[in-house]
Formats: sequence, C-alpha cells, structure tokens
Amino acid sequence: MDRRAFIRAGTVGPVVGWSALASRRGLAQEQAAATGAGQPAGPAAEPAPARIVRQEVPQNLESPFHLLDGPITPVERFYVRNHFPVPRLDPAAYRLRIEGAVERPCELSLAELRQLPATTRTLTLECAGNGRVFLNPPVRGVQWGLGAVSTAEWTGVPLGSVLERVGVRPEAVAVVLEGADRGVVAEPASPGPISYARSLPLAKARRPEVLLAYRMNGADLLPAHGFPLRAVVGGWYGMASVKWLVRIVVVDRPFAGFWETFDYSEFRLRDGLPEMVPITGGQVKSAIARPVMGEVVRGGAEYRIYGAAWAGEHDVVRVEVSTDNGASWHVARLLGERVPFAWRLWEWTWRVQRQAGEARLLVRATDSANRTQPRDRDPNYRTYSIHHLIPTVVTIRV
Ligand SMILES: Nc1nc2c(c(=O)[nH]1)N[C@H]1C(S)=C(S)[C@@H](COP(=O)(O)O)O[C@H]1N2
Ligand SMILES: [Mo]
Repeated sequence: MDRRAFIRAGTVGPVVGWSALASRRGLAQEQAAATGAGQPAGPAAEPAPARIVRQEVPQNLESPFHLLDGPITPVERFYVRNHFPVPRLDPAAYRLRIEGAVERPCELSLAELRQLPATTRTLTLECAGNGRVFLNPPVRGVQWGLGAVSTAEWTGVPLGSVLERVGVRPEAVAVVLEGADRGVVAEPASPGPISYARSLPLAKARRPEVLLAYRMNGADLLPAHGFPLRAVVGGWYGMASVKWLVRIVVVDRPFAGFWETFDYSEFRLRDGLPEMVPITGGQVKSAIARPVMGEVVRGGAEYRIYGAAWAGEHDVVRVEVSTDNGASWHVARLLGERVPFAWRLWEWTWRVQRQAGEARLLVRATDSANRTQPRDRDPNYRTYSIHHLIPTVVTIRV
C-alpha cells in the first residue's frame, strides 16, 4: 500500500471514534511517516525518523512502537521523557553526593563509581503516562501513543551496594534520588524552580534490579538519557529512574516530594475513601506492534500479529489476541526467554477471513501475580498507568 493509501486508511472510514482520535493527534500520520508508508524499509523507502517528537522543549520523544524488532531497543529509538532542559554535566567535575541518615556521607567521582563492582541487566522502562493519547476525553500531559516504553541493557552499580558502602543508619526508611535538571513547573505550580527528584522505600532501593547506571546498550549514556549517571529502577514506572543523578539523600521518614504527590500519583481506595499514593510498580500491559492502526491486510492470507507484553515487577505468563473485538481469544506464543523486569515479545498468526471489512484487534496479558489487563479504564489512575485494552483497527481487503 502506498503512503497516501495508508494515511487514508488511518483517517477515514467507519471506525470514526478511534480513527478520529488518532488523526486528531496526528498519530496515524506519524506512524505512516515513521514506517515509510507501511512498507518494509528498503532502498526506495523514505528515511524513517528514529523517534516521534511529542514535545520540542523540553524534549519528549516517543519510540516508534511498530518498529519493534527485538527485545532490546536501539538507543536511537529509545523514548525520551524530560521535564526540564537536558543539563550538560562535565564528567571530570561530576560528583555523586550521598548524605542523610548514613554513617559515612561522601562524594563519589565517576572514576570511583566505575571502579565499584558493576552488573549489566536488561530492564524495561515505561513512562507512567504512556498511552495518554488514547484517553477520551483528552487530558493534559504529553500525548504519548504506544511508544513511551523501551528496553535496554543497563550497566552500572547496584544502588544497594553503594548504600552498603556508606552505611545506612537504622532509622532510615527511604532513599531520595535527585537529578541535576531544574525548572519551574506551571501546572500544578511548583514553589519556584525545583529539581527532579523521586524516592524509593529502602527495601526497593536495596533490590538487585535497582542500578546506578552509566552505560546503556554497551555505550556511555547519552545526555538525553542521564549522562553521566542515572538510576534505573527495574519493575517501576520510569519516573523513579532519575537521570543526571547528583545527590542521594537517605531519609528517616517517607518523602512526600513534588514528583510523588502533585505529579506521578494516583488514587487508591481505602475503606471506600480515595487516598493519593505515589505511582510505583508497573501494571500488566501488552501492545500490538504490527499491524498498525489503519493498516490494510489481505483477506485469506496469513498475518503475523506481534508485539510486546510487560508486567512491572511480575512476569508475563499469558498473552491472548482477539481479532473480533474480544468475542473470542487465542493464546499467543511468547518469544525468547523470561527476563525479569523486561518485556516479553509475542506473536500469533492470524488466518484473515476472506471477507472485506474491518477488524478490531485486541491483545491482553496476564502476569504471575494473576493480574489481567482490564477491558476498560480505571479512573483511579488519573492520567497514568494506562493499561486497558486499546483496539488496533485494520481494514481487510479481498
Ligand atoms: N532528572 C530527571 N530524571 C528523570 C526524568 C526527568 O525529567 N528528570 N524523567 C523521568 C521519567 S517521567 C521517565 S519516564 C524516565 C524516562 O527515561 P528516558 O528518557 O531515558 O527514556 O526518566 C525519568 N527520570
Ligand atoms: Mo515518565
């Protein structure tokens, strides 16, 4: 199908609700541009932009989810989520300060950090606002489509071993991670310029999936991803993985910072009453990479539907696909091996019916904690943790 046909397929037709939503935000067009009109990339294809620009300043870039072709996202396709302009840190002058409820407060240079025993882990990061463009009515915030989620191999020092070196005092309960980036937040208004900071309960901070990383997919971090040092908190939404990490404060009471109260919080019902709690571990979630919204598929042919599924601190145990808007479900094949705190790719081969029309494809995942994606949106999540089922509507041509 050519580029114009693809755009038409994505913007007109009886699927008014979802298509109109996608086209209003330019999603179908961006997908068309990024795929080179749905054709496999080849010498004749237009150069595909590596990422979709959701915001120029500060820079927020979405990974083109439909280009998913393996468990590791190349750095040039890894999404970028910034609240403030990227700070440029001089690696020679860089120091990580560790203070608060510790026996031996200290400052560590990059060279000192790199001398500590390092580990490499494959960890998935997803922005808690991923999928916001699918909310109806529209809500404020970066209008992410499917691709504010990516997976990399992170190399660095476990935060737990650094905490052990400085000696955590018995009264400590949490660890605040602070970045070097600063700015004023307009809505909700911050108390003047603030830095980006998030806390972890001590128990999570000590877990082996929490790294202070300086390498990503085997190369030094790029400025946009936190050079020279960032946290990567496996199993939690991305907001906890503080970039440009310059200070760690161990605290003796839970930290109610801006980025876990005004922002990145959701409602939990306690005794029937809504209570605001910080967003932490990821929901169970899956998404279809191919076909894309509005793609034309051939009736009577086989089509390999594929995508990824992830489940925060848990493992994906089952992925099911529906091609009839949820009336019937088929168990997809999980690809590769289980990697804790990383997404799992899956596939299912669809024998497309020999009848022209439209099909609404759905995917749903179930995890090792027996959580399954809900069909509909839970309003308690505010504008975050979007993991209800999002249809991919395709056109069947015979
Ligand atoms: N210092 C700092 N760290 C940050 C952020 C930020 O704006 N400043 N954004 C957070 C959010 S919301 C996400 S989703 C991840 C994104 O990491 P990435 O840009 O490497 O994909 O970084 C987190 N760490
Ligand atoms: Mo995020």
